[in-house]
Parts: sequence; C-alpha cells; structure tokens
Amino acid sequence: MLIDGKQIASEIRSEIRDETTQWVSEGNRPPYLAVVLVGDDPASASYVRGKARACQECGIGSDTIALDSSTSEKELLDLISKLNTDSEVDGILVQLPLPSQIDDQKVISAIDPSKDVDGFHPVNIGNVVLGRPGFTPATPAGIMELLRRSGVEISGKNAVVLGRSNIVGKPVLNLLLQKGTDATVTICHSRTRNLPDVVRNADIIIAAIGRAHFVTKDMVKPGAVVIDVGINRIDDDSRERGYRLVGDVDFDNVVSVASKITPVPGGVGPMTIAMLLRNTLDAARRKA
Ligand code: BQF
Repeated sequence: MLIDGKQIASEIRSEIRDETTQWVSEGNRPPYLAVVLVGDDPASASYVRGKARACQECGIGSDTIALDSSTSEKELLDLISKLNTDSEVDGILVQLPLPSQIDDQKVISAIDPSKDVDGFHPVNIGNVVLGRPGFTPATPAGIMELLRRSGVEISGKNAVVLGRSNIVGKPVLNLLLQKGTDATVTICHSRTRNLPDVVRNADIIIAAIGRAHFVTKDMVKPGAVVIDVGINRIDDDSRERGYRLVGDVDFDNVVSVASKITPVPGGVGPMTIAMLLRNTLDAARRKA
C-alpha cells in the first residue's frame, strides 16, 4: 500500500491554514518566516520557491532574501543578527547547503533558537534528544507524522535508519527512540558490515543515504514499512528537464514486498514543507 505523502501533507496544510486563520482572528498578526537563500544552486532555489508558495497557501507571511554566492560569512551573520532582533520575524530559515566560504554550523548556531524553525540549532537538537519541547527538524518530523497518520504501530518494532546525517538520520533516530514511541533503532552507514542482513531485520526502514535505488527487494523483510527520504536526480532523456527524481529505494521491486511504502516524489518531501509551516506557526504562538 502506498503512503500518499502528497495527500497527507495537503491535509496538514489545510489544518495549519485553519489554525492560522484562527490565530489572526484573535487579533494577532500573521506568522512570518524569513527565508535566506545564498547563491544560485537551482535545486535550492526550487526548494525555496516551494516553501514560499506553501507559506502563502497557509496565510503565513514570508520573504526570501536572496544573497549573492560571494556573500561573506560576516555579512550573513550580520543579517541573521538583524532577523533575530526583528520582532516581526517569527521564523528564520537559512537554505542549505551554503557556499564553501561560509561555515554552516556557525551560521545555524547564530540563529535565535526560538526562531530556528528548521530545528538545526544545537539547542533544538539537544531538546529533541532529551524529548523536551523545541523545534523538531522538518524531515524527521514529517517522517514521524507520516507513520502516525498511516496507522503504523512503532512500539517495540525494529527500525533501521540508513544514513547518519545531522538533518535526517540522527534526529529521526532520536524521535523513533522517544518514550511513547519506543522503537528499537539501528543506524547503518557506509562502514556498516553486512548491511543487507541488518536491513532485512527491520520492521520499519528509513532510507536516507542519498544513493539512487540503494535499498533492493532482497533487503526488505516481507511486510516491512518503507520510508524513502532520498531525492536523487538520474538522467532521463524522455523528460523535458533531462532528468527524473528517484528515491533511495528500488520502488518498482520493493513495492511488492513492503506492507506500506512512500513514493518519490510525493512521499516525505511534501511533509518536510508541511512541518516547516507547523514550526513557523508554533514559533509565532510561543512568542506571544
Ligand atoms: C516531492 C532537500 C536535499 C538537500 C537539501 C516536495 C521537496 C522535495 C520533494 C522539498 C529538500 C528535500 C528540501 C518533494 C526541501 C525536500 O514532491 O517529493 C518537496 O522542497 N524539500 C530542502 O529544502 O533542502 C534540501 C534535499
């Protein structure tokens, strides 16, 4: 069975839009997200456009501040500090990756944690680890929400996460481990021995390694739930753009053994955007 992330994300956006309307009807100004885009990476620009469009759909204000690829770290840090003190700004999002002259971690650490709607600030990462309130990174939050809304039982199950990134692997590990969620979690990466054997033991597979079609049918236990976080471009001359997007899972073959599986596109991606909007609305409410 397909887990339709596009549909579920659309339902969540409609809930957020209703809550935002309610918030504004109580006399508050609309939530506001400042998006910072540095450089001219086409994928980043496209993600940022998608985020701005989603904000608009939900009644959340947003502007994209587009900076030249030659922007210095100091210039970016100055902008962040201005946005931190601007009382009209509820959320700050710096689109990653940043150009090589800028230290991502330094910039993320400069964002006021109460405005860090991406949930990448060390304080917010720490709160996720401790199971305390804070901002949860959008993709891991989206994965958990997909599992919840698809009725996937997690408690006591073996979850295997492929990939140990700070943005997906490590935070989703902590969310799956949370009290009340109670998965038994294993993280695999490029140095994992007998990786296919480890993955075959999984009731829930979270694939976030960034390699097209990495998870093959023989690695998937019949009935497992498969969440595909990968977004890989592969050449496709039959497409106008010359490429198509595929996940980290060999969907066409795995679909017949999985009990539930997310497609790419239209799986986790739209949920990432929905969770960003959720965090932005929460940032506005928490401030008040
Ligand atoms: C879909 C991202 C890698 C590196 C930096 C919808 C998105 C993607 C796919 C999207 C991503 C990936 C984002 C779909 C934001 C997810 O329909 O399948 C939405 O916009 N994403 C990002 O901002 O930075 C990234 C992946």
